[in-house]
Amino acid sequence: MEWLVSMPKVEVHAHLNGSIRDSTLLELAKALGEKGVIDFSEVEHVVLKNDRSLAEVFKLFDLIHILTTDHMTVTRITKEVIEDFASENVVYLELRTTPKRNDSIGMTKRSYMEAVVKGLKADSSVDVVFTPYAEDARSLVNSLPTNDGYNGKTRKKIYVRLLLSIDRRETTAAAMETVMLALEMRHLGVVGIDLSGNPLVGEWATYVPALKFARDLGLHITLHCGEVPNRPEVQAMLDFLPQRIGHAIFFEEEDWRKLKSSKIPVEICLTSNIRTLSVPSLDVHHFADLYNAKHPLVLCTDDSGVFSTSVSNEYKIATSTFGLGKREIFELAKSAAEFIFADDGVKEDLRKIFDSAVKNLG
Ligand code: 6MZ
Repeated sequence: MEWLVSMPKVEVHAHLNGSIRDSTLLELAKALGEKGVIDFSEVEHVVLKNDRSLAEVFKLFDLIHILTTDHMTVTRITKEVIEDFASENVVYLELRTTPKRNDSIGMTKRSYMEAVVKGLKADSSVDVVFTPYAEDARSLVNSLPTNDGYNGKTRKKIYVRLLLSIDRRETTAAAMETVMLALEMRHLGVVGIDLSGNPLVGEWATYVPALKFARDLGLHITLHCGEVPNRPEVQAMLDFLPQRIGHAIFFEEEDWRKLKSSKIPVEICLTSNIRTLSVPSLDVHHFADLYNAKHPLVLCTDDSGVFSTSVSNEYKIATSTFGLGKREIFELAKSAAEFIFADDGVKEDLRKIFDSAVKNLG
């Protein structure tokens, strides 16, 4: 596991509110319990529970949102989540979150996102590089220490980019509001749009106008695709040709063919798929088939807090389940840099980071 932790890694499918430390969630729950807003003893049990079905996971998110949706907490969790990924040598993180309105505390989608950006700028134990490359003089590679900087001896540095999520519960107008906000926040590191939320809710047609608009104006698109059986939606999503998709579980033969010929990269979330019972066991996970077909793949955590995992752990699972060797795992981690939504300058930096780390493989 040690070499997997010290290897540089790229994470592109991490939901902010799914990546919160248990300790922070419990602390927030305790505080709300003391104020009488929630019953702490009930919440504690839910937070610490490990195996949840997909439906239970979305119930948990409703609870997490009660605990986290105020500006100060949003800033805090953003900072902590970035620190946690950086601590296991994630050198590029695409963090996604759903901008939220909470009228009772004067929160708008914009002020929610401003709180996220405040978390990126917060005084942190790691150096966070989040503005577009051309505007940022301190690229990671230029500030890399000459001898291996990924073994915990130096201050960690991490590129962070943001994706704004459209929740499947939202209307076309609300989805459009999120896209407008993303466009306005490009100078603050927003690079794309994600469609997520309970896959049993909502209709693809609702989100298409906002997704098309986003794409026409140069935002990158990733879609949660095939998390539950829904053939017409999977087909429509593949025809939309997003830049990446997440999960890709309930696909028919023809969908696999279409996916493979389109070369749309897939964000693979092994632990998440097993924990939500979406895939019955790792040995039948579609990772193996896609990997053998040399399809573009990125191993991701999805919700490292909710599923008690880490990027290193996802690579470890790939090693033990699919028999990948050190060199293959390293190449898999390195190739992820090709599928990020940030600009070419960042990609170039990441290639250099991986090239310089290869000597540590042993
Ligand atoms: C679909 C998911 C998800 O946006 O509040 N989310 N959507 N499938 C999943 N697989 C298990 N995991 C998380 O983070 C939490 C939100 O991300 C989406 C859900 O909409 C969830 O409410 P943010 O930061």
